[in-house]
Amino acid sequence: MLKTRKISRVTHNILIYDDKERVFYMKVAVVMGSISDKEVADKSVEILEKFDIDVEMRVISAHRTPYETMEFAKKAEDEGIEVIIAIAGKAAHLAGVIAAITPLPVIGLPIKSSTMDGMDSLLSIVQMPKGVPVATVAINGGENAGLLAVQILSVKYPELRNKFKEYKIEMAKQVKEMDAKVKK
Ligand code: C2R
Repeated sequence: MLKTRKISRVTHNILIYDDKERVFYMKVAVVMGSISDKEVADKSVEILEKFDIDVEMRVISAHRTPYETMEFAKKAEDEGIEVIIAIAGKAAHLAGVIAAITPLPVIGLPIKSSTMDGMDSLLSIVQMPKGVPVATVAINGGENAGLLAVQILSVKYPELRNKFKEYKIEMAKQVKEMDAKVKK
């Protein structure tokens, strides 16, 4: 059973202790196939940081660095990562390969990087065979990938559930403001 406790020394991360008083951070890995995906990856990171979640960012590729990808996926759980966001364009195999290896939930984020407008990566990521799900978000949907990771983690961390509720209230407030501006 994990207990959560905030300590003043650390302001940004909520520290999680298990029964043996070992410390865990809420941690999400944001991995991308190429540095050319970073702009979209940064949108996920921005959301995660807004929720005070620790982020590990990597460039790994199932195609170009397959052994590093396998190593990452094998070790992710033991390294305290709880959710993985895997970002890739074109024939995007990164999320699927990682999901094949790790028991952790994998969110696939397709990139609009080729002549096919991202449809190629969307289908490569979403059409997983049964037994190996990848929770796929929209093409270039960096924010939603981050938010989905927050929602997955909030099953375990009640603080995140509350923050997520606040986030939705704030979003609704902004829409109401827009409505007030255009309403005739
Ligand atoms: P470059 O811009 O480096 O040529 O990469 C990357 O995610 C990127 O969107 C072009 C695109 O290739 C993708 N890539 C994959 C994988 N590794 C790189 N789809 C993979 O392992 O699936």
